[in-house]
Amino acid sequence: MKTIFSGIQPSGTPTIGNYIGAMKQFISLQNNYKGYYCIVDEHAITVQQEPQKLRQQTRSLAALYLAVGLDPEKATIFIQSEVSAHAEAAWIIQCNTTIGELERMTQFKDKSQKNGRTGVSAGLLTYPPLMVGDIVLYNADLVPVGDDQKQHLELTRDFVERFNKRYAQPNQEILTMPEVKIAEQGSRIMSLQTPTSKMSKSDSNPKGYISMLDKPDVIRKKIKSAVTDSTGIIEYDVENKPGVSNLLNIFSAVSDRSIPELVEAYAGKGYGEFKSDLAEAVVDLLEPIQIRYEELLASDELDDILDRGAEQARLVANKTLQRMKNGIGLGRKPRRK
Ligand code: ATP
Ligand code: LTN
Repeated sequence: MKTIFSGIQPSGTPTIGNYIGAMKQFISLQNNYKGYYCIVDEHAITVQQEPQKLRQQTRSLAALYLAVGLDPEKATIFIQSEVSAHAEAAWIIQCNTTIGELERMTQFKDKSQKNGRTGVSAGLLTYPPLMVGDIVLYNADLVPVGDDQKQHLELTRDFVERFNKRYAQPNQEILTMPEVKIAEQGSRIMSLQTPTSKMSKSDSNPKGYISMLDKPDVIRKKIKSAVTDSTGIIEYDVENKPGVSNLLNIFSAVSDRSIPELVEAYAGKGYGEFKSDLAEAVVDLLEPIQIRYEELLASDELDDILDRGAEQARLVANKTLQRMKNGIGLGRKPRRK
């Protein structure tokens, strides 16, 4: 069985963008792959977080992983900071990555432009090596992510090639080469208020996103006030009608109806009816997830699953880390793990 790794930051409550671009793929792949699904709290601290809130969001995200249908009997679900190999591997990876490569990352450029280079943490620049570590430690073959993470995956692939070339014996690879897996549809869900920018859980305007824990009335209101255009025609045209196209993408992903099917069904109908049907489809998706989420948060089950997950993850991650150390020449002598 091939292996999957993916992670989400507990930097807020996940949005339906995170669900459609990432989580939905986790579920559809879990029967055919060995999966590692991580709550990447060490990534979240690249921007300052309030300690109590970070803890609460970490637990909440773990409960959501389960509530959407990840099965702990099939997949390993764990918290990044509970497996110390991640931070150790990140150091080794940073020392084999150039500043030039990191400064080229769009996510870094965007975030550092917004806040000014001197005002952001060094971790924001060295964040991709931590992500590379996540992926290589579990020998992942496949990494399901949204479109915005493609560049980080390219960096990961470059790193794996370089590391094996520098430190592995001929025909004996230390690290596995991963492939990126982008959702066929909905790999980039846009903000409801600014449909030319990505829907983001750290958006300062909550009207821009639908959080997975938004109550039905909030969802209805947010969709009603989503920015569209004045033509009143429901068609898919990202360039000229980014708002409506984004809503079509969301509708299609939450209802499993294709975009042409939806366009046909709403021909001649107004935005009002379209939006209210979309809102009901989102509510129908999220309501059962929210009920299961509340049950999980109130039970002991969640902590048991996360304890077991961390234990299983440590076994695999420590082995890979030791192979990396052996290759590089760290420590007095190579060790077997
Ligand atoms: P933030 O919005 O706080 O910067 P984020 O949501 O972009 O964070 P993560 O929480 O780490 O970052 O993202 C987890 C996964 O969700 C990644 O695979 C990412 O590509 C995907 N994702 C995030 N936003 C979207 C979106 N708007 N559309 C589709 N996929 C998304
Ligand atoms: N960088 C990603 C989150 C992330 C991730 C990973 C995704 C951290 N480590 C490993 C896939 C695999 C983000 O910001 N969306």
